[in-house]
Amino acid sequence: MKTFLTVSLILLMTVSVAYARDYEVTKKAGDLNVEIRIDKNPPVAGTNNVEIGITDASGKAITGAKVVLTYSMPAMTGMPPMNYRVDAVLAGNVYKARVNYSMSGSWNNEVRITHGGKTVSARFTIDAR
Ligand SMILES: [Cu+2]
Repeated sequence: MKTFLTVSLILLMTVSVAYARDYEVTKKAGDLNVEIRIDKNPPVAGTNNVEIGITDASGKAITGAKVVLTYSMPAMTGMPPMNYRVDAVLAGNVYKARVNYSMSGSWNNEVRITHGGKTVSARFTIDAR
């Protein structure tokens, strides 16, 4: 009985950690649904791995798009504005990119999706810790 309880507890903790791990944002870009998942929660100053899932209104994954992620911070006292851009690369059904928030604070992010001759975008803010 004690072993069963211990095993259950470990399983429960493992599952909780697995679910709590990623930082997630869901946005609309034109008619598309965009699911952004970051492997650090909260996202950190430094390297974060980003996965971007794109689906159409019927829920079908869009895999033939060009996906660009930009992230920026406006000028602050003693600090010039910062702008970065990275191409997200298709891996399976999602697009992957690595971002490097060069300092902690609030970053403006934009996912730009070109698909079927049209470009749409979604914006979101990340508070890097
Ligand atoms: Cu700054």
